[in-house]
Amino acid sequence: MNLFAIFQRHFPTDRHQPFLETESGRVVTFAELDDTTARYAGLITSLGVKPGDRVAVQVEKSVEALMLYLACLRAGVVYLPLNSAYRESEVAYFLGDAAPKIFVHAGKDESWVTPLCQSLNIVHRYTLEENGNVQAGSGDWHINAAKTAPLLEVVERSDDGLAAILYTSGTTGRSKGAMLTHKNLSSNAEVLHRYWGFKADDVLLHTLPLFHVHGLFVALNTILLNGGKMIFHSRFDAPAAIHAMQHATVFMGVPTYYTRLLAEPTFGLETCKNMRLFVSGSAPLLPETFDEFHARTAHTILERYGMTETGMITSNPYYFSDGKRRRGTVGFPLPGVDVRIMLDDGNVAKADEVGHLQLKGPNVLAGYWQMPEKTAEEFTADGHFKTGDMAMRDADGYISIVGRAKDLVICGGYNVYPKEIELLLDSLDGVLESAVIGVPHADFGEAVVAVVVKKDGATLEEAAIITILKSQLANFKVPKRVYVVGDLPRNAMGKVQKKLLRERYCGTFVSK
Ligand code: MLC
Ligand code: AMP
Repeated sequence: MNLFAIFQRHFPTDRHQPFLETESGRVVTFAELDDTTARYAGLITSLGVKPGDRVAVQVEKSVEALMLYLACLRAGVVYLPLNSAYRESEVAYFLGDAAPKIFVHAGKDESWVTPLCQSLNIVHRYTLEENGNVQAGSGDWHINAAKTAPLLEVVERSDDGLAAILYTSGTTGRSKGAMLTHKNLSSNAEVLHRYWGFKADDVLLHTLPLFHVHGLFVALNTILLNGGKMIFHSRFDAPAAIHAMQHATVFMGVPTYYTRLLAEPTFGLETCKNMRLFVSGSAPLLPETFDEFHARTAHTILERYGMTETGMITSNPYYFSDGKRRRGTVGFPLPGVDVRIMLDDGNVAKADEVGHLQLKGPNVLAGYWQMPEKTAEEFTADGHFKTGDMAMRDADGYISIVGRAKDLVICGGYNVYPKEIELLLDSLDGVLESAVIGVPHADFGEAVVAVVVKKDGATLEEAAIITILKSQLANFKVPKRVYVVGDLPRNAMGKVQKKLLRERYCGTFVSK
């Protein structure tokens, strides 16, 4: 069933009830949600875009961006969100790979998007806001939609119909498009909605970006299944979030949000007294943060674990009758999700043994877009998806993520695959080779650091390298430090020993 039709069943009978309120006080009702998504869906279908076709979107978070996501569901087309930090060369790869029928982008990027779309033959290019106008909705997308006949119905989609493609970077440096079906999204949202005990009068404080799983599918889809309501902030800002929390009951964030909240002296018992649930995920929550949060607010953060390809996999319990929320763990497999931890020898790990976390379930992706070999590689012969995370299960059944088999850095909840940065560094004049690592960072959890070896006779400057990388990579991927060294440590097989590099540079941002 189309996920939008499932959401619609939960809309209040009185459509004039508020669905969301923004930080500037704009209120959007369910009637407006219905009308705007019908108009946007009308424009999509009037352009001849059909179920299975992709609509790529790279815009800042706004009410209109949210409506565009919902309109894609409603029209039965495939929504393809792109992080607004991605630069031209990154966007060129995604658009070239996914061949969308429509690209909706930010007005300020028109100068490079126009020739890019021409070269890729993407004829339907629209802006969400005009260049120089911060008002989302001022662009030609919204203006044209307002003039188009609305699509009043919801296009039928089968459970295995594609709803979205989300690109995840890869250990080879080439991003893969995870194909997610209506069933993947609805099954995960339904399970979280039940497991986290949503109540009719819940108000979600939404401060996450709208182009990744956490903000889009975990936060948004669960509150839509609940029939609203949301306080909708365009970005995370700790003082603004604390202020809004007094009118909210549920908050979801990456660990950086929690450390930033705790850094605010006003944050505490009083500011959280209306709150029912705090959820953390996308990166490990430090036990110190978990403890300090409890001491300051009397709330126990609920940590969960998931990934783009699978949605949510495990969660600490909401109801204390199901167990306590245990610090340093990601809880139990969600109902309907079959999780196993496998040793290298092919046996299932016993309690407290570390192995590879694999899973099966209705939440697991349909495959990677146009990459059948890669899809086959990521599944075991008996159909379990390999997460690339190292985990262990204790005797009580709580799962902990203890490391990653994949070479991945997670900073502020964003994933950075070192290979992508290394390939770019190695292509620079004067660079012989490079290694990119993650080191501890008080704000972002981990931060990206590059270690570069120069060619004989070449001169390399840290600042110049960072400037070049900033022009080609999303800002969160750019190394916060670049060290130029004589050589890289290698093992007997000639492989770079990143562990040694991580130890050497672990004090870059925090005292050892
Ligand atoms: C910003 N910067 C970052 C960064 N975000 N650097 C490393 N990691 C990050 N995450 C850098 C910018 O490049 C810039 O540097 C400087 O910090 C300030 O940028 P900013 O844009 O003003 O930062 P801010 O708005 O404070 O953003 C930080 C943040 C944001 C933590 C609020 O990154 C964020 O909202 N993260 C959430 C990511 C998320 O949604 N993850 C879920 C993925 S889904 P300079 O040098 O340019 O000045 C997933 C699955 C699952 O993982 O399980 O949920
Ligand atoms: P993404 O590819 O952006 O969806 O990121 C998914 C990855 O984030 C997972 O494979 C984990 O490595 C990591 N992750 C998500 N949630 C947690 C968590 N609670 N604890 C530790 N790692 C997490």
